[in-house]
Amino acid sequence: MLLSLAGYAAGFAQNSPVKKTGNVKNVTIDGQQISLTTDNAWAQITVYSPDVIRIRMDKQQLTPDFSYAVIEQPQKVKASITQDASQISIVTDSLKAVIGKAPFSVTFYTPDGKVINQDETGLATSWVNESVTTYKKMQEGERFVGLGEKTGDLDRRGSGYTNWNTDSFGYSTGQDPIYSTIPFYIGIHHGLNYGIFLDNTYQSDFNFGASNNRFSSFGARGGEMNYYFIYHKHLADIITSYTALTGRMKMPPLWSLGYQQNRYSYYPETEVMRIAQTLREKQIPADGITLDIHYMDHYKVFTWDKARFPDPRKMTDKLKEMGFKITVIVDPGVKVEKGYGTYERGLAANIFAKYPDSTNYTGEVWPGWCHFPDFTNPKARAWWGTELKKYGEDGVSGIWNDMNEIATWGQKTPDNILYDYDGRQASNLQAHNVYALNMARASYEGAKEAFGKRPFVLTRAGYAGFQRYSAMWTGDNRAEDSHMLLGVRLLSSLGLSGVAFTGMDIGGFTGNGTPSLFARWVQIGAFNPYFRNHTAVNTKSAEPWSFGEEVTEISRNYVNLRYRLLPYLYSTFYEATQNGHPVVRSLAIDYTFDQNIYNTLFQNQYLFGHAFLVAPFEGGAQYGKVYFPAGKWYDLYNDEVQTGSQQKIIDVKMNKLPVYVKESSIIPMQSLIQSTAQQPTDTLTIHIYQGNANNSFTYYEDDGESYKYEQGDYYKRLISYDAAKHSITLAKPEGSLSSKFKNIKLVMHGFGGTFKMGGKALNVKDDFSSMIQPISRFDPQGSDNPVEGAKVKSAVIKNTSEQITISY
Ligand code: NBV
Repeated sequence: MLLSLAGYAAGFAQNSPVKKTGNVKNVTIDGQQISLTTDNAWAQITVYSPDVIRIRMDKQQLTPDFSYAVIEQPQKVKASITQDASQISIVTDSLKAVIGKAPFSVTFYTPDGKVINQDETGLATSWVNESVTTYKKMQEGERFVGLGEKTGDLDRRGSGYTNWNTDSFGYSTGQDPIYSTIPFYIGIHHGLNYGIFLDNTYQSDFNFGASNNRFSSFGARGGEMNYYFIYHKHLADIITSYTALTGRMKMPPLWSLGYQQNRYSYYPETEVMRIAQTLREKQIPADGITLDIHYMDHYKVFTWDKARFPDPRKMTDKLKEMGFKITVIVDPGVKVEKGYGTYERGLAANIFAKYPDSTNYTGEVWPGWCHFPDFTNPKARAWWGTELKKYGEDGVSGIWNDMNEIATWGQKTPDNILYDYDGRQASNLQAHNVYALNMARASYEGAKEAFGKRPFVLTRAGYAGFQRYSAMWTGDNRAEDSHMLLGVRLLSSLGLSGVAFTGMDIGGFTGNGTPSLFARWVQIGAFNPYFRNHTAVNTKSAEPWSFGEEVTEISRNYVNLRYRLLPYLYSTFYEATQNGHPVVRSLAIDYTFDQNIYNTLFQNQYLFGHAFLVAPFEGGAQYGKVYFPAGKWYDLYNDEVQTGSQQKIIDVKMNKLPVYVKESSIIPMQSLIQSTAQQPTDTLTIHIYQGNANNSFTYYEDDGESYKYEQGDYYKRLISYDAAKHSITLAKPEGSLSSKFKNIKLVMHGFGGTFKMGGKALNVKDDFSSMIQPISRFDPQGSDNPVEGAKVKSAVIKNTSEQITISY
């Protein structure tokens, strides 16, 4: 009986449709790289840096390396690689990796021998036809975060996901996949965390314990197993390493951080001007108006409907005078129409994606039947850049890339469309997920050239690395509470996955929201990196003034706060350019091992930059439960202090988004302006919140529009708060620019006693300050109540370029 079972098993193994890697046969060690063969596979293991190990495997010989995502080469590192009969071991300063030989398997350890991540014994890496999957042992209590724009919970344990860029109009809160692909996640267990980036552009699948209790896994329907394992003690450093591999954003144009007004669609020109005028009249600060598809002549990309927009340049000039920049939508589909310039030039340049018989692929979208530029072809990217010149001449400042999954009527791009893939040739199966990344790249590079200034580029779809070129918004959400909260989680997850510049349609795209939903959404939008109000073609008006006087006032109040916070926000973006850390910081970044933050009750909370803890609740919520992570937290509105590591039920009102400031925070602010085209007063207000933790903040300014900062034309200053030494220091500024602020007003929250500057007493006065006061005149019990605020100390000092030290 036993014998026949063994015989059966052997037969099963032989005929199995699952092809395992098998045992290691030959090993070559060459510096930081190991090449090996196994019974069924070829593998290459590279020490990329002390914290990053790359594993490549295929069931055929590995082909030359190529990636659209990874822009970093392996660093020269000190690594010891040794082997014996049973294993190969790699030791770097940060980790140890052991490659078992019989059978092939990979285990990663901390330097002191704790298992960080290991192949699941008996499964490891295997193939089913062209699909390849690596199975990892599910660690006890393991959690998973990240994976980019994915619906569902913050902790992805128990769920499975697919990456296949998909047009998802009005998606449900659990739908998968939606628009974009970032095959990068972070695993967390036993006080350890690691990142895995599967750089494979085919449809990929991730399983974090869905329908099984044994493993987590990642794999793709074709191509190599090609993953980067990243280990750091702190989760934030994993994001830094991931964005070193896949790149970081450049400084955005300052105006793109202002409020953007949008709908599908504002036209004709008089309507656009009415919107601009109304924003100014109602004193709702704004910087951008976005033109959706109706600005085009019959939806043909790179054209204007001349009846609706007779003189685009004149319009953009007028708008610029009013402090507005125009962003236009562009779709990839180029209408097949004789005599249409873009089409004719595209044909002549031969840049469209093709069928194997060399005819151009044709799919139907807004303009009708279209060809699609093959953005994986460098020639097509350059061609797109020349087409964009027209928009430069028309005074356009931003390019909004829509429908770039590719979306076509029928939503089934054929497998046999062929792409250039930068000279390598790929079918749609391999190229589909990187189409949008390359469109964003072409738009960014083209617009940079054509506009002569930093362009703003927005994309709907993408693949790992698109953050180098473009911001992302989360597509066609719904005007519903659950979508507003899902949106917050999508931005958090994108942030964990290396994307700092993100936004969602504020107010909701499909459907008509209630006034309270809209009010809440604008409040949250003020704490989103990209702040754009948008709604679909057939919905009711959804500008901030469309929901009655109270909502108008609430909206203005929070948009005002956003504008006053621009110095803080711009500096936070600067940080993103340096270390890849997001602006929407999931609590998993700084409180990784605090189990409470994964509780679904609290999973929508996030930090906006380092200072603000935002607790989003439904529009109509009367009360809610907030979790305060470790530390001390100040209520934004009245400075009431909450001690951390506890949950609390709070009252929630329509006019007030619950926001708390972390102890020891340093928050630079400016006076209110109506658009970034205006100058604030020459006083920079720096709020400092007393706390027991040390903290520092890199304050950053530049001209907000050019690339001169890359040559050192910036003003940068480290502000540090030393809690133990009772001092606040503004280091000497760096960079060749001088600050636009002549004075600094220090606003000290929670401090008592006296202050000294450079040894001499500082003239400090008792002040009453709040960053924002909730609108109360509509509150039935509150109309006569004094507005909230806080007792603070303040002092105005000269903004000299010497080191400034304040002690207390
Ligand atoms: O261009 C129209 C819309 C746009 O407003 C929206 O933001 C995109 O996500 N677009 C999709 C095309 C189809 C909408 C049904």
